[in-house]
Amino acid sequence: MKPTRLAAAAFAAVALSVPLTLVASAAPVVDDRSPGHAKKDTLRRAAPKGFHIGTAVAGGGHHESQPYPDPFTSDREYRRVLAAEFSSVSAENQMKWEYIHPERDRYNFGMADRIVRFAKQNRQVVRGHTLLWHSQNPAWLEEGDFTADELRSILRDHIKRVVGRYRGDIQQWDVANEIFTETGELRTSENIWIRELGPGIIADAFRWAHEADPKAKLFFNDYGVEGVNAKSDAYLALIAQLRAQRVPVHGFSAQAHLSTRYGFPGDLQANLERFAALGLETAITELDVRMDLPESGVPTDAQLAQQADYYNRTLTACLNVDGCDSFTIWGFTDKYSWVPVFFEGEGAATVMWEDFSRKPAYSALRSTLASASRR
Ligand code: 9MR
Repeated sequence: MKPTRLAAAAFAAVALSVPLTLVASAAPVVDDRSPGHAKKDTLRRAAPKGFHIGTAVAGGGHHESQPYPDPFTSDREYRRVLAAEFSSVSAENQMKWEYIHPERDRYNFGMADRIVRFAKQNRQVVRGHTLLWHSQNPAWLEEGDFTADELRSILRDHIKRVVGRYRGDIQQWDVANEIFTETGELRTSENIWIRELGPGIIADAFRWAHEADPKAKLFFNDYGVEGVNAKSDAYLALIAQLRAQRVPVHGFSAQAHLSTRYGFPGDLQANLERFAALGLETAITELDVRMDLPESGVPTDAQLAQQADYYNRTLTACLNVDGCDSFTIWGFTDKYSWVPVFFEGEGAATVMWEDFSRKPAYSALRSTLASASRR
């Protein structure tokens, strides 16, 4: 448990020298829509030292079918907020196979290079996403009819090339993404690597990534693993086994695409703690909280308060776990969120409105970060 001490006023009854576990308090329902909010009053400034508050960098994927230009390179206000608010950035799509390796003999590093450069200029760390996945693979790969030997060298070369290019610049890599089903089976039929090369390829991917960048922390990443369940059990067992074999696995992360339809995963902290007990780092990598929108399209105050509470409880769980030092939201403005594109009738999932004004969820995150900082 992290020795986090909260403000005296909030916990007058508790001796201040005692390390406290943060308890998610009711999220303050502050709707900070005023355009001129203090520019220095940001998430990254509020965060405790060494704790990275991150966001996905919008581009690629669903954005390409939307009626706006590339957000990261074209939207000045977006870039300003991205730099001001966050100390970690993740490539939302720009490091995925279909984007960065569109043809067998051609890589497209342009946008990933720009993200890494932006991060350096703004003193941000970078999360790399992702190297071994069943989705967003290019057709040349999925339909290529390669032999097992060819596939193995294709994966190895890709990992060496991509991880090697950003050696020293990536704090955490999602090496393997979404490899298990809800029932804890490996996605053998969907995942080309596991299907064609067997589960041993997972360990090889971690080994190759480690050789290419020995300093990067290497993660398993998935959704639906916030709580203790068959899927997170499967990760725990696999990671324990790989670590016993000295495979360089350093972290386990929960994406946390939450929905108010399904309730909050109240055992999130307990779940992260069992991974921490294996000696792993943990992280929240893709948090958003979607909701069913009323007919007006505008969430009610009660919905916004509930959303703020989910954001706050997710952050609190992470702050309370030793080695959970990276907390990333999957985009910070509704202007570019993937949610309405994928879930009809749902939306408003991020912490800022389309004009970048702040929702209660934003204020909840900032005040919890600030409380955790006061030692
Ligand atoms: O946000 C991403 C969106 O732009 C893409 O169109 C989509 C395609 O699958 O992927 C989204 O990001 C996913 C992430 O890479 C892995 N976890 C789930 C995320 C939301 O689908």
